[in-house]
Amino acid sequence: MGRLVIVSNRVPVPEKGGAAGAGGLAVALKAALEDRGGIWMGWSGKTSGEDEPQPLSHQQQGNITYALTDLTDTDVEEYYRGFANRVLWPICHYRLDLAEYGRKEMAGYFRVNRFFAHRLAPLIKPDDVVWVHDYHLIPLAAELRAMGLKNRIGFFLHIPWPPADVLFTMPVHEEIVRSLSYYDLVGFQTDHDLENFAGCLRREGIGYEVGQGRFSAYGRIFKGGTYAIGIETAAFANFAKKASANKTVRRARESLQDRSLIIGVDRLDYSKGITQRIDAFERFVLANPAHQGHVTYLQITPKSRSEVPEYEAMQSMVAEQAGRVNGALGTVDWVPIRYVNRSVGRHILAGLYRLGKVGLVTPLRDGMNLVAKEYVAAQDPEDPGVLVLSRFAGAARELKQALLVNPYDIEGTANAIARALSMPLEERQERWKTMIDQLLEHDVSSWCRVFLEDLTASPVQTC
Ligand code: ADQ
Repeated sequence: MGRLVIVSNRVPVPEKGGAAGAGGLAVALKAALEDRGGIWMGWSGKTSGEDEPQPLSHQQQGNITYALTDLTDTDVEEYYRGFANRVLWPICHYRLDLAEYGRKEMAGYFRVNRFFAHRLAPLIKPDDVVWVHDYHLIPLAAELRAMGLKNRIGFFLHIPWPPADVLFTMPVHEEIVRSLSYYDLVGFQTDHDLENFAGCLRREGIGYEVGQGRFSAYGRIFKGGTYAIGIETAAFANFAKKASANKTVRRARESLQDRSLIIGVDRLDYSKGITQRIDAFERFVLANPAHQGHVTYLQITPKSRSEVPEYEAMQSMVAEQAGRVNGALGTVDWVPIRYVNRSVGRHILAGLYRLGKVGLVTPLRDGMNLVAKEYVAAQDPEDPGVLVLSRFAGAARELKQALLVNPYDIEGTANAIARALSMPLEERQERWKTMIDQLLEHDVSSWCRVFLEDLTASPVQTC
């Protein structure tokens, strides 16, 4: 069996002493790398100004090589901030209104992918299997093939794939779709994303399905599949169980003073539906006077991508909104919303989820949403909380026993919060049991294993 080569925009290089703080995805991919030996390559997160970046820096840890490259300021501006995060991210989240097209940024995106390919290709041996992750690196296989690479190359998209009517508003949509045809296996989070992709191929007569999950397009045959990402369910449940002894979790519990906790955890991103969620919480409190003073909504939201204008604008918008609701509804001894802009360790996060009677996960659109799965995994089996989940998150296709809501329907979400808080114990336990069984069976290790098995079994590209 050949080595595994993983490529992603950023690389979670473990701190000395292990990956204790890392999320499930990083842990699972690292385990797969340890198993076969291999390389994890990506951007170091640093820039070299306008100078040509130094050669790749290598860090060897056991049988894994972490290979990192710097990028120039222009690369980061065009490839990362420009095309990846101001075109592909909004388009894939159905936000045509936020996409900012620029020829310079599009060219930069393809240029940096070529640069990645040139840095990576010399490291690859003939029987290595290459696994490319996410929207930053869609053209990477095409660039590697142009350099003569014949290896199996797979791609997994962590975010949604939009319908043709949305994707085709993007000037370079054809190059993006064509780029995917150079992979041997293209993986999506849900059947819905895969259907959207097939629809894009059909719409312009570019390609068609040839059976057994394979597509024919641009003279190539490749496989498409659905691989719903999971979490490290058993380990996360264990963190949550042990977290009651943690000082921060204990202080959080004491500070609630018997109030019911509603918890939301998201990166500060417009796709996560945070403003609609605050509106729904406000509506819930106004419509349910008996709950006034007896609930606390904790929203933990680390800032992200602050250098992208839409994200910067959102920071002040959400802070202002939370402040306004607290001003309008709060009393001298009750602050309805605790809004926190910071990251917390995974053990603490698990403990906070377990304190939550309601997990509010209401993205407007999400590839999967791991927070929904973490919330379920963290619950006390004897007295589980209720997940209120957007039907537009990939996770809703698996977690059907959550209270599914349309996050654009503020009143509907407010009603779901009220229903969650008054749900009888037996119903909570039944719903939770079905969900946790699903998450234990389909965890992140099985996701990783199944993708790699399918990639290894897929026929190699002939062109
Ligand atoms: P994200 O958009 O980042 O991921 P999500 O799936 O929810 O969204 O994952 C976020 C992760 O960050 C979770 O593991 C969560 O615990 C962690 N996190 C969030 N806020 C935190 C905080 N304050 N402190 C500590 N940790 C925090 C993208 C796609 C998703 C897809 C994933 C994985 O957008 O749809 O589920 O990739 O494929």
